[in-house]
Amino acid sequence: MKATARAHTNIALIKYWGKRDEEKILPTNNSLSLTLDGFYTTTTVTFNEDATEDTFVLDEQVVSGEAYERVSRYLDIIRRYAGKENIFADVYSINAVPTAAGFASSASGFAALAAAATRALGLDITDQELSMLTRQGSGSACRSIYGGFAEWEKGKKLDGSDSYAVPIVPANYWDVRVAAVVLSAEKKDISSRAGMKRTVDTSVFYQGWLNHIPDDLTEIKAGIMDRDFEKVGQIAEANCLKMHATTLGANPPFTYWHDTTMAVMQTVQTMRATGIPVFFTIDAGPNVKVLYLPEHEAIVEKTLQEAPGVSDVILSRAGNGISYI
Ligand code: 2P0
Repeated sequence: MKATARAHTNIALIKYWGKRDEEKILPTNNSLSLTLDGFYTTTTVTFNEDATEDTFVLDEQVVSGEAYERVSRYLDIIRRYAGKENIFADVYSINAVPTAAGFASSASGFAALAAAATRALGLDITDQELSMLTRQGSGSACRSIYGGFAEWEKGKKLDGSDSYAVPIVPANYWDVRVAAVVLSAEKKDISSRAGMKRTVDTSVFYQGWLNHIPDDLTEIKAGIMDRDFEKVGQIAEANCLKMHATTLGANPPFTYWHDTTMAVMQTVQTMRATGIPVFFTIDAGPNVKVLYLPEHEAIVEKTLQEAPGVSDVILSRAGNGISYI
């Protein structure tokens, strides 16, 4: 009753920003992402008939408190699904996601946990079922079941059984790369969970955000199929700006941007004005991710490293979906 799985994190090009059901983690809008090979979590789950509680070790540290509770509550969901409610597990995880890079380690973390736990319990499930289960740990994690580009379908049903990610094209379809620009290692003030809730509940711009998602998705998927970098980059950058605009219309208003965030956004736009096709996207934190093509890697890395306030630039290619070790 033991299994090890690896999952890579993903970066959303069309953002998940808002829930219609907070407990089941059902989103208000579809989102679309690129899985990244540079950032991943490897997790071993061992179910033990004699254990009286779950244990969680992350990067060789025993985890307690809220982070432990979240993992244990998530294992309850898997146990219920498997019909094996009285068996506890030892969870052992190694994160190859530099926290400072501002990637949600919850995406690779919950994807690896879901895959290892279901495999350890001997469940024979499809990727779709795995994605649906993963979603209940952390929304963005459901996209990490697949490599390359994936879309999370919000679904319509109240029970969430039609809310899961589907693959668009695999990692080897198109060599698009992402530079993670590290600006700040500080813990963010408002978690993405709290930020999206405040936005849904209060932002006067929220309906505008929702109205534009279907068009953004149609366009970006056509761009991906055509390997049209300008089109994909422009839509991703604009979608990111729309998401961040919703936070300014919330009550109380907030932003994830720092002055250095804006300096990097400007650096990207200046590079573009000189003929280098690069585009930015930003999640629920100050750090910036920059999309580029392999032939521009050297100049993109150098220019970003020299931008004001940048402490590190970490490069990544498109990555694969879940693997079992
Ligand atoms: C995304 N983010 O699509 C968006 C863009 C942040 C900005 O998914 O509450 O950690 O666990 O479902 O997945 C971050 O939120 O939130 C996120 P929960 P999650 O990647």
